[in-house]
Amino acid sequence: MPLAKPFSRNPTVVSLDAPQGPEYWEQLHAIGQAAGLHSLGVAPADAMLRARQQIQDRIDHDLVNDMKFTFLRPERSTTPTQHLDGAQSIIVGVRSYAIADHPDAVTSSPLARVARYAWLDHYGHLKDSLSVVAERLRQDGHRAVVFADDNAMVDRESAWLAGIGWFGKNANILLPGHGSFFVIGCVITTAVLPVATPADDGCGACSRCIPACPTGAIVKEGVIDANKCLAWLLQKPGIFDREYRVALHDRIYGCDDCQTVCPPTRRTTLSESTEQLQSVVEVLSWLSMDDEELNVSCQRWYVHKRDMTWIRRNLLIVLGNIADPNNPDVVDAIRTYVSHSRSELRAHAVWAASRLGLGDLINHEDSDPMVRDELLHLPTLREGL
Ligand code: B12
Ligand code: SF4
Ligand code: SF4
Repeated sequence: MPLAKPFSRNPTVVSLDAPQGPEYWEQLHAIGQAAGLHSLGVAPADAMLRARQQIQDRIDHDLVNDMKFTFLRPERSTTPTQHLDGAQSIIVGVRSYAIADHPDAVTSSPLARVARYAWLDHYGHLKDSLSVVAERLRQDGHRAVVFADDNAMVDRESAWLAGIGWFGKNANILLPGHGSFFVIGCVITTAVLPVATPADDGCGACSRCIPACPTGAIVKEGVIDANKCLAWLLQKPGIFDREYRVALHDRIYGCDDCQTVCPPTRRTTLSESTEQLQSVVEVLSWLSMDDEELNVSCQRWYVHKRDMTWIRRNLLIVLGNIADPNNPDVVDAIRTYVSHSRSELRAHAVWAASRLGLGDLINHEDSDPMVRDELLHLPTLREGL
């Protein structure tokens, strides 16, 4: 119900009869849920100083490994009022991605795994749902801007402040009774809404995610070292750190291990989706695509400057980790890439060839420094071959 007098801390930014307060929040909450949001809460639009300090600490302790995202301009990504003058509240909304996989089609190509959050366009759906809430706010005389996985806002901190869930030791936010399979976005608005209380810790004595990480990237409770986290190493341009290539195993985008071992997340009931899911990719067919086709095939993914070299690099590592060297198509793919024009790809093809016992395909005369470095550090034959 509209209040006679808005209790905004900055009355000049809201029209006088714009609704505010707990009853209005109930309406917005219902609108958000009807639009597909799994959970919603309100955080104050104040500067998020703890997150800013944490970002700085990660930078100071060399845990960032060239990531830009929210680390590029920490002050901006922790100051909601920089995005909306007179901002009063952050409505945080989350969309669950706890959906069941469809059975894999039978194929002779090795398959690379995609992390669950990227099986379909959850961020697109999240943005659509948040936009419905923002539209209602605007119709009612408020101003509102939507952010969904945007480098301009730290999403987990705002979700925690909005009472959505607790910070797990794996650094994810966990929703009571649901775990961490969800993506987070928000609407920053001039509406004054009842702010939530952050949730209590729900991990208790559990610490399963820490030893479950294949590279030991959870270096402290809630702290990820991006020098080791496979989710970042897959996205980072350049040579893939040799130390973590075997641990990468068959992952091509993202990593779910610290979540799939997490008891509250494991207990979540998976829902069915009618949409086409991209839970795996065919390594050989992707390696044979031209740039344009490959770009379309992974259009939802973050790829540095949309340079398909980094996708092919990752596919070559997967090939070395899981492919059958007796498959003639695997041999052909390696043969193609050991003589590729991009030296980064030759370097990773050399690694894969050596791991598969296909050393005959390697050109030991390659003079490129990146390839020479690989030749000096060839891996041993993969176990079991
Ligand atoms: C950079 C980034 C990454 C980086 C670095 C991750 C990281 N932990 O920093 C990489 C590429 C590795 C990554 C990986 C993933 N990401 Co990411 N990522 C981001 C991004 C763009 C920024 C994160 C950020 O600002 N980090 C800054 C640091 C300082 O924040 P933090 O690590 O969360 O630290 C907090 C805690 O330490 C907490 N804290 C303080 N004291 C204490 C004490 C204790 C005991 C605890 C437990 C916590 C705690 O406070 C800190 C500040 O808030 C956000 C989107 C966004 N715009 O916010 C998505 C985001 C965090 N990622 C997300 C997802 C889904 C993932 C992956 C699961 C994807 C995948 N399957 O591969 C993995 C999970 C890896 C992991 N265990 O964290 C979701 C998280 C959803 C959720 N339920 O929490 C987000 C919010 C995207 C979104 N909008 O939905 N990600
Ligand atoms: S996403 Fe994978 S590599 Fe990164 S912290 Fe979690 S388990 Fe470790
Ligand atoms: S595995 Fe255990 S410690 Fe890790 S986030 Fe889940 S509940 Fe918390």
